[in-house]
Amino acid sequence: MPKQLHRRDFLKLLGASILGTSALSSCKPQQKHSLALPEISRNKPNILFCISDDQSWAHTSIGGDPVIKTPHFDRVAKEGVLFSNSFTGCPSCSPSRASVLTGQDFWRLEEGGLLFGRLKKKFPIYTKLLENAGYVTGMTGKGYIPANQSFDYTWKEPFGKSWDKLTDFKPPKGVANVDYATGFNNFMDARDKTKPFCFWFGCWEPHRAYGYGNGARSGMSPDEAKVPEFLPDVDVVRNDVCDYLFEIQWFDQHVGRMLKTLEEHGELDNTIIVVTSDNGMPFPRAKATAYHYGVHMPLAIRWGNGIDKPGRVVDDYVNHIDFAPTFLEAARVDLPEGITGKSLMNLFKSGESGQVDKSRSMVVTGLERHVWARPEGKTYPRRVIHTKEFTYIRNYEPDRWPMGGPDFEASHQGTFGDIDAGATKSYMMEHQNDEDMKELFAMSFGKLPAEELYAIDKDPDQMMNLADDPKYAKVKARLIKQMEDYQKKTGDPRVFGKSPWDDYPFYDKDKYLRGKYLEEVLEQRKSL
Ligand SMILES: [Ca+2]
Repeated sequence: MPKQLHRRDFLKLLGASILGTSALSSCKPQQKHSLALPEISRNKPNILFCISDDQSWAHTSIGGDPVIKTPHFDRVAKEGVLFSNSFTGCPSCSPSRASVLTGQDFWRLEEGGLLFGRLKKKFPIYTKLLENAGYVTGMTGKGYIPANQSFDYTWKEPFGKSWDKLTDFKPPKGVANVDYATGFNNFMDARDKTKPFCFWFGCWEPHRAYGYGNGARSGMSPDEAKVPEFLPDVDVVRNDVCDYLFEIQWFDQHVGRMLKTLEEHGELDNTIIVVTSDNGMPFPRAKATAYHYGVHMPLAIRWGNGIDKPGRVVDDYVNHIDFAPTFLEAARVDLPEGITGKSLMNLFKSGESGQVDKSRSMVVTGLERHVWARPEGKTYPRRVIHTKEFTYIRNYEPDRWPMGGPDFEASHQGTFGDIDAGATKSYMMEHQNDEDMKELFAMSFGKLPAEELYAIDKDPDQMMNLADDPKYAKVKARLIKQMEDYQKKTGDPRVFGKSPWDDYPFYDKDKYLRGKYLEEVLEQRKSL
């Protein structure tokens, strides 16, 4: 199935219909027949993991965005915990998802640390450990992709069987025709009700492509949209932001329907409901970058039976690698060796708001290779430490192009291939020589210094690099030590001067770069 899944991802990028009839026929629910409902075990909680595709933390109502409406994310937060400092370890689809599955920093996962990589079975994943402990698993939407799952030694369908159900209407342009919530409902009806369940809702939205004007047509006012400082404040960008927000609302509506299904099945309070994303917004200086708009994630968790004093905001620094140990602890399953995440259970039980656990004062994130955007598939290695006051970034190969080369065509993403193609990217490229665009263009598309330092509390959009300012020399030295101590403790090859990622294969490289695939992309691009 991996090729089919990759195909789906590719078509989603093009805003086209993403599922074929073969997928439909493989998704019929397995009916369970029993005369009487067996007694439901309440000893172990269910897990509903809702993850959007490319959403930055700022874009929820409760997070303060002036335009978006996310009542269901907000409900989960108000009836659970809103995490104000939640990060993905790697702002790229499959490595982010691999770190969720394994509870390990992406640099520990060999090829699993790359987009279009593979996750070997030698890295235990929480879904299979829960299956072994009696859980029923299932999923809908986007799972662990893009990745090669075709080898005996790689995980296949790591989230379990897909319950994808096609929509019975034509969705707005750019939105996948998968009725996620009905798929979940079918799963809930058909599951073995004597067992706890673990379900993955991987929304295809708000990944590009977008239907231009979807946001405005739905009633959003582009004039009221909040444009980050690093993007040009022009109509086309305001519309692009609204189109992105529109797709987050699509995700939120499905979350709402799934909450209703849980209520109808009497499982709401016995389910750990997580709502988050895999990486930040698909705009310049966001997704696939070291900055906050790339790695700082929305996160709300509701667990009626397991969170003390719901309605709290917790400011501790948490990481996607913390989910797997949390779920395993909640299910009373022993943690396998190798997990570098820390269970969130003490934060659930504390009943406290603000900074709860003093040891959670920072996270370390990074990225090696996103798409094939540089000759020979060179990576753009970076590691980043995020604290309450500062972000420090180490770019290990400053002579390379951070977002892909200006002369290197990365298939459907064009040049600068690590920035997703779309209205904002096109606008900035077309206007790159305008006087008022030059600086913003250089920040998002140009080469970067070896070190960057931002005072995040004063400069939340990370516009002013303080790395060479002597006033911050001591702060920088402290941050470097903290970051490198963590890298050493968790075995990051990069801190030891090694770079195994350069030699790892890029699954489907040939299709990605040329031939029929490229022709097909170009043809379909014309029709968008
Ligand atoms: Ca993504």
